[in-house]
Amino acid sequence: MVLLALPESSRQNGSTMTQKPVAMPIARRAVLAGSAMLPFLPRLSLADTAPASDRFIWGVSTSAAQIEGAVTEDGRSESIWDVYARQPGRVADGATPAVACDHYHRWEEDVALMQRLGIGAYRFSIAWPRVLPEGIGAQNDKGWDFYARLVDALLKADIRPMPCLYHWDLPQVLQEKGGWFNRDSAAWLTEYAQAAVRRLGDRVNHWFVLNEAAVHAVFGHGSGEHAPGVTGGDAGVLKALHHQNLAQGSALRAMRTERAGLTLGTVLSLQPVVPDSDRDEDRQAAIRWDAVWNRVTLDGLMRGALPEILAPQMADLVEGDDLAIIKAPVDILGMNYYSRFTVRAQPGWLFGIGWGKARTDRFTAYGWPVEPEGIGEVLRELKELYGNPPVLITENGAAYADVPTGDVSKGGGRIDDQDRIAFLRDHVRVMQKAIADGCNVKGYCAWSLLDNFEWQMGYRMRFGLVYVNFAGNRERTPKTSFDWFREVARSGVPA
Ligand code: GCO
Repeated sequence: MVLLALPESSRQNGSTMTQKPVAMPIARRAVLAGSAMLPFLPRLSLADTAPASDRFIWGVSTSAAQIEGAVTEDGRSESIWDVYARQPGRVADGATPAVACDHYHRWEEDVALMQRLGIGAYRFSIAWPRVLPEGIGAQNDKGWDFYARLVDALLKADIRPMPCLYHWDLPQVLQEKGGWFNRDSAAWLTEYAQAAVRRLGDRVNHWFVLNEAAVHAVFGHGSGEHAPGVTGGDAGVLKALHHQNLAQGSALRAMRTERAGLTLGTVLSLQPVVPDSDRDEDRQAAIRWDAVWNRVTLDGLMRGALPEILAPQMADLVEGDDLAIIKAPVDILGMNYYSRFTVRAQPGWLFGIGWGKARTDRFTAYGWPVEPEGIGEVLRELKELYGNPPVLITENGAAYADVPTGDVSKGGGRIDDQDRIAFLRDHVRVMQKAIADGCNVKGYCAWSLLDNFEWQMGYRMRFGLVYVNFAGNRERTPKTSFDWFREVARSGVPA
């Protein structure tokens, strides 16, 4: 199948596609009702193991491949992103994650920054190739020691460590065995998850298993715009999705068995999907895309169900008690939110969809529409349709063209990022309104602590509260948004 190249802004449905807004979007609820075709379920009983005294938690997020660097040090093996980024034309400017923010060497400085920020939690990820260089089997003590030191420093600084096991950096050795197209991936991830709990479970209570399985499936295994760069079309997306779901369910169970009392979750990217017009084909496109992007992961995890419209395409993938394994009670649902999707029918790209025009005049430097109301829509949907599970916003943030004044090469200079502050403020306010309406949100993590390796965009897109001088020696300069967020973390008020 030939996949049409989408504009750089394709990931979150940018402004560059043509089609004028024609009609009112149909209600999100109507799209959903058509998509999952599932009856409304009674409240699910999801354990919230956090003590009642636990206050709303403010934090920041990062991921290993995007910040660590040191890709050949201390026994780490290659990840699919190391290999992918080396292939010509894959990543903007030929950038690679080889050094990134050099966090592997500067982690103490980064913990100090977080302490200064006054946050209560840090969601990072563990690099699978660093701790299990062969993917399975032999463990790398030096790799685990790095995370043990980091965790200890965080605890000392009174910052809750919340590692995520898999943020898209599969060991290349496992990719060579088929990666997420191989059903054995469930056993691989489970082995890794058990090892992680054995190594760090005495100190780390909060864990996330996967990051955004749908994004990894669509861009890594469908369109090939992310590592591992597989252009598997619709079938590739669904296969990678189903196997990640399966692996996640299996890992969650194994972690619970390994150690009682952990607070376990996983991270989903949830985005309301609105049709570009009220034409029937656009509505159908919205339903399809919602099923792929939101429902396969969410309905799988929470209900052990597949969206009905995808069931025929997934029939060959689903074996035996797969759906029972995939339905795994979580103590906390990690939710990333960046924008809505506006889609229209467009034969040629995945699932016959194309991007419509978002109904806003605000866009980030990435071209993603700024749609703060969407975060409230997703939270209300989780409340009304999924039993109001405890949710942690694990990512929310924006790339802007930060222009420093002064000398950032010495960690000085100034980046007055008022646009990022406005973005964060608007989203936090909508989230707080949803909480006031009864949505069960436990905390909010900004993406990201640092400017970092933004996947196929390399170092062009800066999402950090802290500026990183990639042109020099990776010196860090907190931006104005850093001070703003510190005040939010202190007062709880997004002024
Ligand atoms: C994602 C990832 C992050 C990104 C961030 C900005 O959501 O894609 O979790 O790694 O960097 O979202 O694109």
